[in-house]
Amino acid sequence: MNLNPYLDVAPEVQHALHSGVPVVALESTIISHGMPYSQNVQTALRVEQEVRAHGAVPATIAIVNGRLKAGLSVADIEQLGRSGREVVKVSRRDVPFVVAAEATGATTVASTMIIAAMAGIRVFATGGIGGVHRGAAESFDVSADLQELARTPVAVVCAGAKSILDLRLTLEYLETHGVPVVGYQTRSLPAFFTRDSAFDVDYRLDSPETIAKVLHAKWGMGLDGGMVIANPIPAEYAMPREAIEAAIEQSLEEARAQGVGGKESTPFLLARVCELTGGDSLASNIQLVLNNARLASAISRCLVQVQGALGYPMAMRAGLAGV
Ligand code: PSU
Ligand code: MN
Repeated sequence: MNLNPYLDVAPEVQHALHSGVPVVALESTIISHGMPYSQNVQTALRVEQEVRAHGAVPATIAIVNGRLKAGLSVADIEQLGRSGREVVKVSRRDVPFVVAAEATGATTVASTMIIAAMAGIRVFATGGIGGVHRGAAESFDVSADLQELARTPVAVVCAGAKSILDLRLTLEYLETHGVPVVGYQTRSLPAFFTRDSAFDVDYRLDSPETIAKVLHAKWGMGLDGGMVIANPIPAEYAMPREAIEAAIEQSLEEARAQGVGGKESTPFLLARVCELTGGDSLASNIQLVLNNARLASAISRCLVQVQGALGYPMAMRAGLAGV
């Protein structure tokens, strides 16, 4: 049974959802626009393995030939990775156009949340979320990821956000829209390549069980929206702040000089930071995504348990129709 006529849930994922096996959603813009080929394909497949090794079923999400997909084949992942920045980057606004054109698109955090929620998947692992860009007072560049977090009931496990963004304004925006930012075993907001930043998270929670209880309470009482679970990069893969900041400053300067804006802005910055810092940042990026996949799997396992113990609230089912 499909909840949405535009959606294909892979049989393994569907079976898991129906039999109480934990599932973790994964996004595809990180494959096409977030990392170079062929490390992007290798990483996507490794992340799926990591989810499996930690007791959950992976559901990588994208739009393939006009179908919303929760669960991709290896061939789909290979195609998205090979196409790279040629493939359409799909956020909420773009979804119906790509579907109507029967085209293929890579989903951002926002559109991955939408499709995950349609399928009934509550936990999603990625690298970093979009946010309020530096200079947003002038450019108005605020990622649609933040609005999605305000409305769609999916927990997003990430390593915080890259400091291509204005982290302070990103936190302010999330606060305004009622999106909690949880630090996993940390008080400080992780900044992707580094374990901490100058800013504090809203709540520090130290176990996947506690995180699952909070999610269950939020959705059980019918509160809309998602949650950011910020998981610091493992210390051995963290990067020196100065090296990363220098690369980010240069990338931002180049983007300004070349007049890069709109949906091109984030992919441009991601690619330049990756080029300027060479293999080091890519290795760190891969490790933090694997780390997030492990935590998301643990949260998903606990969520299934809490749902079993406390009952699966009707509000969670009802939430699926409203996405
Ligand atoms: N930040 C990263 N890596 C990524 C992205 C952001 O460190 O791959 C991707 C995600 O798919 C995110 C998207 O949802 O960029 C945000 O794009 P925009 O700022 O245009 O909303
Ligand atoms: Mn933007």
